[in-house]
Amino acid sequence: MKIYDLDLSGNCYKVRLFAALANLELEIIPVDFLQGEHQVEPLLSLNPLGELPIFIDDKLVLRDSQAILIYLAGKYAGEAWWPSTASLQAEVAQWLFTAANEVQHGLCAARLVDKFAYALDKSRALTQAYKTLKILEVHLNDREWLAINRPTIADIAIFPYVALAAEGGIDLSPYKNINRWLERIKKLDRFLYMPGIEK
Ligand SMILES: N[C@@H](CCC(=O)N[C@@H](CS)C(=O)NCC(=O)O)C(=O)O
Repeated sequence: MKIYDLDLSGNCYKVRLFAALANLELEIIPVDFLQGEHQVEPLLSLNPLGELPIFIDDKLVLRDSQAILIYLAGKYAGEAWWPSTASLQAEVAQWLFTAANEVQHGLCAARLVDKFAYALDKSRALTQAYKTLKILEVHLNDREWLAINRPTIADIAIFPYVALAAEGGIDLSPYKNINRWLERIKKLDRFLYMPGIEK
């Protein structure tokens, strides 16, 4: 199994983090993002969206970090991270979609503006980011994990861009429940750091 990877990408990190936690062997292929290697052949044929991560396992090619988490957990990590019962699976899945939508367009977008000078609407990103943080803070008031009372790929999908919030100019100190949840994730066996996520 391998991913075409960017070390500073939270979406790529999600996949590296889960592979580490689940003790899966993953070949990391660094991509020259600044030179646009992800937007030309041969990578463009693997992901016509011109984005990373791109994941390959034998003949399977996947292009979305949430989809990759589902595949890795479902195929290689058993019930623990991605349950098969419909109601439990849906509870986890709703957070995967939150990662792809609200987190991507809020917390992630704010960081893209501040850290990588992307021409995105920062104030719109911040509005979305604070809305998402409030929802998370309330949700974690009486829970240790985002879904079904145990760590799942829901936590792994949401974690990176929340943990990297400061790089988008967002102060997490008022969010007590979120901070406790971040620490809980960092204490999982085989947890993997990335630049910008501090001990
Ligand atoms: N939905 C995708 C989003 C992937 C994505 O946005 N990747 C960024 C890096 S974090 C990218 O490659 N952007 C292309 C670019 O900015 O040129 C996922 O979750 O994997």
